[in-house]
Amino acid sequence: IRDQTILVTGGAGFIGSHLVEALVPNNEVRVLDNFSTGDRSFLPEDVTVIDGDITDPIALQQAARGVDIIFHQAAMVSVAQSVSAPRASNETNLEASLLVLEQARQEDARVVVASSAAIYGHPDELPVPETASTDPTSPYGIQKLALDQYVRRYEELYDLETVALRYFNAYGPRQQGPYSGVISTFLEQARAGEPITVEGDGEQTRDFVHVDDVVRANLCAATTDNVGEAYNVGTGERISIRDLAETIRDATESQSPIVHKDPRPGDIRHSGADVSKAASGLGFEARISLESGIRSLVSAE
Ligand code: UD2
Repeated sequence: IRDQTILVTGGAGFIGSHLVEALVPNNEVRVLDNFSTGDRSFLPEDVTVIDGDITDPIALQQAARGVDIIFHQAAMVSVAQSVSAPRASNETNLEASLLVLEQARQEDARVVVASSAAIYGHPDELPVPETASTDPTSPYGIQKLALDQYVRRYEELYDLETVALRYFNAYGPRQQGPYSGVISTFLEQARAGEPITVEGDGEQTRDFVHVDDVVRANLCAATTDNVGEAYNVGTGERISIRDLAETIRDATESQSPIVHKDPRPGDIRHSGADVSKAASGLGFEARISLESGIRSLVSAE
């Protein structure tokens, strides 16, 4: 996309900042971020930064004035935090998201939101199609499910161009901090020569999608005619956590032992995307294999 005025909420975060980087050369880009987990150093020069919270209607209104597209990436991303503080996470993940949708309505802007595989809970089909039953196991998943439904209904109720993207396990550069995913944790452990900590038997599986592919899915969502829909964003491939640990140990040529800890309470056993709807409806297919994604992470440092 080009020559658009674009707001990226959470634009200084892991996924948001990669999206901003892709948009900046050809568009006018604004970022609304409270820098709770985002980082200024992730942002390129040519962006307008609004240091504010999406729960603040004034900041949001200012950031969204005159935009053509909103990519709504801001969230409290920690599932564990949503369990310990369900109301605080609800305020950010759901109530503030409604403010974003209302701003989009005000501006008649297209809105692309970050939904999540968390909405499926323990999937009863694999790979999981978008039509699978939803039964989230955490407040985070409940909030994302409500958001996902709002987003689709906003198209119908208010004739707004909306798309929900259900991210599977995103990974890549800048995923850091206490709530980051297993790949960054394993990489850190392997590099430090510390034990790589597999939770449970390691036979659980995930669909890891590189952040550059997640960005491409967002760009496809910005132009698709098939709005008012939700799409899985994954690769369609699954790997077990045990195999992941070995892959990362090999890629880093680390001597770290692989150790097993207690399983995470309520852990999802298997998760993997049916990617056919994203292919037909968005024209999106992930291109980066897990092997090459890990290789580029390893060679980056
Ligand atoms: C992912 C999303 C989460 C939510 C959820 C929906 C990330 C970072 N989180 O959670 O936001 O959408 O999917 O189901 O993408 N593990 C270890 N050792 C470690 C860390 C993790 O074995 O040191 C295991 C963990 O028990 C789990 C798997 O690795 O089985 C993936 O964990 P995660 O926290 O990266 O992501 P997940 O799938 O729990």
